[in-house]
Amino acid sequence: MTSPATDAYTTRQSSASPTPDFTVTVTASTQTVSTRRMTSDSTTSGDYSYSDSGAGTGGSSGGMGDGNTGGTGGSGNGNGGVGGGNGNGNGNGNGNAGGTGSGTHSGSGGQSQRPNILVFICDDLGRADLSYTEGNIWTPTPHIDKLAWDGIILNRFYTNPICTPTRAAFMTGKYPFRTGMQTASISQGEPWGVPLEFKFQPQYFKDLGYQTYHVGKWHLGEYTRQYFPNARSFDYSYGFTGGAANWWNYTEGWITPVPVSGRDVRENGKRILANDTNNAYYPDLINHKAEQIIRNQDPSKPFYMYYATPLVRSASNGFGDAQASVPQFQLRPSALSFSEQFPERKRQLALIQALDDTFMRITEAVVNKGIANNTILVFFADNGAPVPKAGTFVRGSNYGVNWPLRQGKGTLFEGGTRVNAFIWSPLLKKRGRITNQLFHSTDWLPTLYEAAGGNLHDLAAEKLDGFSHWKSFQSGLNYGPRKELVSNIDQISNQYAMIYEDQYGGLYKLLGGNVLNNVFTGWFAPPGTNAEDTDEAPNWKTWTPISINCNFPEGTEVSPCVPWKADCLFDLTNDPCEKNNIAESYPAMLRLLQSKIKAYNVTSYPAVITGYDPASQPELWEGWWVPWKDPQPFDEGVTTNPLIPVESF
Ligand SMILES: [Ca+2]
Repeated sequence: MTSPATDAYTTRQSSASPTPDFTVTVTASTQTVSTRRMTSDSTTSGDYSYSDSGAGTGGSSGGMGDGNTGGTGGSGNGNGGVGGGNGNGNGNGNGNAGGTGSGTHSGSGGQSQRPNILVFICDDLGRADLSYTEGNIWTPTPHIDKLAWDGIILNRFYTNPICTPTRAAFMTGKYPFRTGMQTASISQGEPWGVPLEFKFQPQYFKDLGYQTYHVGKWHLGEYTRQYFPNARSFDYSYGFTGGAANWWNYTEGWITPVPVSGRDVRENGKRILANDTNNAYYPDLINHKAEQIIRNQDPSKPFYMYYATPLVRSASNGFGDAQASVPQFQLRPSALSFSEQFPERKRQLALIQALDDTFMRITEAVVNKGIANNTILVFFADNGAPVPKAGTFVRGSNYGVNWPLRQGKGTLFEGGTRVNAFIWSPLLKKRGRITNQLFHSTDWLPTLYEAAGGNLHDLAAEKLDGFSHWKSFQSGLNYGPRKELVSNIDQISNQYAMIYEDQYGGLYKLLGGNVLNNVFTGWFAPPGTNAEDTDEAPNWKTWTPISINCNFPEGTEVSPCVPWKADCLFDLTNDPCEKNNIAESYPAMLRLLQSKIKAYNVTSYPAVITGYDPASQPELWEGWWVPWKDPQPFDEGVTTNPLIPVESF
């Protein structure tokens, strides 16, 4: 590969600065905000301004107006100030023109613009693999930590244990067992997806006047174009339709029933040809695209972006290849110094560094655009990390760490379903705090809809399973509207769990059915640390305010749980690591939750999973995965190289 675009990319990769060369010049006051951390007892409201003065500071190269008087030039994004609620003027100046824009900010109480929504979803991120959680010294994630501590950390955030169901729950606001998505993730060549009768989240925001963007992974259906992101309410889409791609040639593979592999990268549903992506590192490729979108956004219109990074998917890419990262991350001290004895874990540490960089770049794009004051960012993982003893795990793959939570991806134990999440926005009145309120991935839809100024009554007809936590977030109180959640009910593989909060605030969890292949139900300690070997390894973590304290010896079962033989019950409040099965000693609670699960099960939508269709084989489609059941499976392709500086377009 010697095309000019490849050379340009290589040069940029090797430069000292990771900042793309088309990034706008940042004013000094903007830089200030990017390193600012709020104190945990902040009670001010809406005062996240870029400078202490109220004067606008429109820059000569795309700076922003800000403060109470609005900017003159640049994309002014003034804030109503303390107590000013949503007084949020919007300058319409053209940032690139330099100093000639006319800010139209009207100050406190002025015409408010709906907040931008930026959803950042990680793939297979272990709960202990961010430094804001367990303080793991091997996985420093300073950029993620910064906004986590400055926002509201959701310490009891739950998802489904695998990709497709969680993403479906997020998009529809409904439990996967109510949309037929409860059983599996979609493999390439399988003709199924989230049934078209279910409305996706971006449509709600389009109804409120938003422009909607999808970048990165999809994994919600691909066999006809009706299941592609554009058909499901995204104005623009760039990424891959499946679950896990090779990060240099954009192929995805599947092993069963026959090993097949094909290319999968699309813009607005059209193939992006090989000479256009030049084998750039996939996480970088989509970073560039997201940065372009944010940079080019018309500041007078709110946007909703679903940014689904392929990071840090720790298992193989589905075709047996373990995910690896590029040298700039492999050579970070945290990865470099890790023992060669554990190459899979060492690779994973590099991926986590790449994740933190990705997050930094996306958030900097928002800050550089001058819209951070009016943006809501949510961060969460789609499921826990897979652990090597899980039975279906491919040896040689990377792995993440959920320790000391039990088990991991693919199981309904806490390691598979209790994952990292936070919300950050200057629009949050009480932030810089942690909440233990139960929060499920279905809750984002109504929560963000209300945050955007939508009327919750408009959602009533949709019969969502999600609850809006927006009022709770704004109240500063540590409890929310949700008192129970269903982790999943999967009738085909026989797997179910739910969590219930009793009248005293205690959390109880029922768990039953199979655990993958029923070969391992325990805890997986991070290798190379003293969580596994107390004699030689260094301390693997420092404590943070949300580190998990098991209350029992880590990694040791107190009272056995064999869920395929009998339902288990855990007191999650006092036993977050699920070490002590109390099913026998709390029969009334056990019966209550069993009756609840039965009642939920009656409302299930039959699973829509369908097996592999050989007609999808990439060999039949010039080496591509295509929407093979669509009237027009093949398209002419598109040229959309995001590695060329945006000024060239
Ligand atoms: Ca996942």
